[in-house]
Amino acid sequence: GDDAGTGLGVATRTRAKAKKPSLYKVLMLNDDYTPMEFVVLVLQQVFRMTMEDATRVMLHVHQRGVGVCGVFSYEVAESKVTQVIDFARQNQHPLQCTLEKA
Ligand code: TYC
Repeated sequence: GDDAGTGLGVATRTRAKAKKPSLYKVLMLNDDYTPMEFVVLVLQQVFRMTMEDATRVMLHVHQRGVGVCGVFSYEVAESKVTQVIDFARQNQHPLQCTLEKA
């Protein structure tokens, strides 16, 4: 709260700090080589999307160059990016993914 009662204009804290975590968007990037079906599979497996939602996001990225896969805490967003890039590399696809503060 503020200075209620003191008249001194001094801000005080009445509870221990419990910061809300900042949110990060995970962005999928288009490329010319990764098969569409592979991108759909990644979106289903890493982001728990239905085939319908995964197909919609994949087509958006294919047509626009970039698309949002989801919004997460920094820790979770970083983990999703790593999972996508590792899975793509294991399958010899150049698929790239990144995070951006929401
Ligand atoms: N552009 C790719 C193709 O034509 C498909 C694709 C879509 C690749 C989305 C990456 O994030 C991506 N095969």
